[in-house]
Amino acid sequence: MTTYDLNAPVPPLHVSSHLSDADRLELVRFMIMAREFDHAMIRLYRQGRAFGGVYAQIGNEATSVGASYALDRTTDVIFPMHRDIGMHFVFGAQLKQLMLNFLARQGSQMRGTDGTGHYADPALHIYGNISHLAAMMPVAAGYALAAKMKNEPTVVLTTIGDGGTNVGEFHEAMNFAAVQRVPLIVIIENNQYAYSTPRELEYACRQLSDRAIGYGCPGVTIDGTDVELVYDTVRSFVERARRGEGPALIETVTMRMRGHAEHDDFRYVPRELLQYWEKRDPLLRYEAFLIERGIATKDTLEQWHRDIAAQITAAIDYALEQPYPPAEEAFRNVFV
Ligand SMILES: Cc1ncc(C[n+]2csc(CCOP(=O)(O)OP(=O)(O)O)c2C)c(N)n1
Ligand SMILES: [Mg+2]
Repeated sequence: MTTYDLNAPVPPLHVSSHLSDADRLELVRFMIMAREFDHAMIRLYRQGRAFGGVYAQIGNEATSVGASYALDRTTDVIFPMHRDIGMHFVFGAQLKQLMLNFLARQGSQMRGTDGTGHYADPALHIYGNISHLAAMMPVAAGYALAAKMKNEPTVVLTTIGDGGTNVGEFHEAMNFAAVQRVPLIVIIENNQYAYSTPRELEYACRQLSDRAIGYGCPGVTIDGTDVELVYDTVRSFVERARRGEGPALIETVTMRMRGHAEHDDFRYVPRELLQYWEKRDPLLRYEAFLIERGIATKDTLEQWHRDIAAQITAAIDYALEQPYPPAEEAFRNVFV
């Protein structure tokens, strides 16, 4: 078991030379949306109103927001995993539509058959999430291959968990992407756990990005709680992929600050580990950074939290007023 030094200094955040202060405010806003959305979903779960599991992304906001912010929404596409709500916001997902999906109401993009975000919204360039771990990787690689064959400028970004990287399709897709030099950015969100399995029992390599050596593509491991670092790293590999130089593997190190889903009390996670990562909270640290630099005031950020929470509540109220889809919907697209 890895030991954590609770007194270890928290490193200062990276400052990107590619972001304006207006970009920074947009970044923090998306991170606040992700955080407030999670809190709302947790409440809905406790009220017995959420459909299916609630997979909070608390701790992962810098990765999901910073990575997707480095893409061009007009040309690029994302294949996010189950813990990436921030990415959906960056790509334009709207609260009301998300709540119809998550509360399984009429108008849900999954037609009410699922409440955990297994929807695609091609108009917004959002594909996935495919539930079976790593099964989304070959699809994302295939999308990137198609874009390359059609000479489109598209770069594809997909995310996978530390656990998911141990499924065969991860290796098949990485190898294929590297051989074909397709424009695919793969982010491994290493949040220390795959359900209740700690990373020590998941893999024996030093870090997951080392696997890139075996595929013949670049691989890096970075602090996934540092939004501008994530942004800059992804940005440089997006540029490389757009030049036709192929895929990249980026491991973002974070911590899953909740259970696997809200039914899981995560008693198996040592409290010191959570305390270590609490000091590295991606949102609180970025907010402090913006205040310190005079880019935002504490009052403004607090107001944004309240405004966004109110917008989410309004979206929930709207969704709860909608009926469930008709029962026949359950039989559509069923083969037998
Ligand atoms: C092939 C497969 N096996 C098991 C599951 C059930 N399952 C869903 S998420 C999960 C844990 C995933 O851990 P990780 O990849 O690290 O992602 P995290 O949830 O930590 O973000 C498991 C076991 C699944 N969806 N697909
Ligand atoms: Mg994990």
